[in-house]
Amino acid sequence: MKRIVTIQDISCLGKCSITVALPIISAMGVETAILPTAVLSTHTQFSGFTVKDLQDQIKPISTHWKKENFHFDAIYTGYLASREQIQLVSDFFDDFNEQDTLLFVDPAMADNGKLYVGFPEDFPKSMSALCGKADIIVPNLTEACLMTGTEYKTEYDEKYIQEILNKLAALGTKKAVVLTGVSPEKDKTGVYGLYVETGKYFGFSHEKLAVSFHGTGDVFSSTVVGALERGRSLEESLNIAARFTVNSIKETLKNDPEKTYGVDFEAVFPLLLQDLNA
Ligand code: PXL
Repeated sequence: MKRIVTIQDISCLGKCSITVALPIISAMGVETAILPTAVLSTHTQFSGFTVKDLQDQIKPISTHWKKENFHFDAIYTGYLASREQIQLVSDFFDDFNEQDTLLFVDPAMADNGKLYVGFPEDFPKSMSALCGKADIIVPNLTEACLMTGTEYKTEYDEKYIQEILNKLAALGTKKAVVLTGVSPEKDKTGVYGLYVETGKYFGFSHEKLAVSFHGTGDVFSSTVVGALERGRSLEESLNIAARFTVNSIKETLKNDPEKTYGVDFEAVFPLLLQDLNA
């Protein structure tokens, strides 16, 4: 069985980060180790949340793991809360990156044109350095614009998408840069990417739902990592992840949802597993 480690926070309630990655990647048949960077009572879109920083645990945990010679088939990072955490993760990459280890970075830090609560203006600069060390990155349009110094637009054409993909590739990412939540077609959303080694662009659009829920980026990224580790190609994995995310949102809409609670992905695992094994 493949083993990955995901490095991000534990938000105790409000499905995102580790409470999304662990169940999804495990259900896909991939062992999922966790390296929690912090414990929050909820994610940061609720008001009044508590935070206990765990970054002083990252080094001791990785030193122990190194001593035990643990191997990871992938290292998947999501929400990281400070420049110090990014540096620690970068060191973790140096320690555990073997020839067959996939370094997958979701630079979860912004959406809808702005940084999440609590991040300093220069945070995207540090995140772009981590993206430069990764094999695959999956920013949304806001994150990509912040990391590449590009104007954030809500209406654009395919040329704008390709320009951003080129600028993302220039960060140094090794295999592929992928933009999520974009489409040159109105009323659609989609995923567009660039294979860095060959210069080949790819992309697909899919149904855009008129609502946005917290944590769907984490559902998407976790599913991509799971599918890649189950041997699917990048484009197949992105398609599987997009379908699972859409199915999760549709399921949530049946239940009079609160947007901040996250999506009911648990109820549509059968569809994901059918898709994965098709
Ligand atoms: O889903 C991204 C995310 C993860 N973790 C925490 C967050 C957010 C987004 O706001 O606040 C703590």
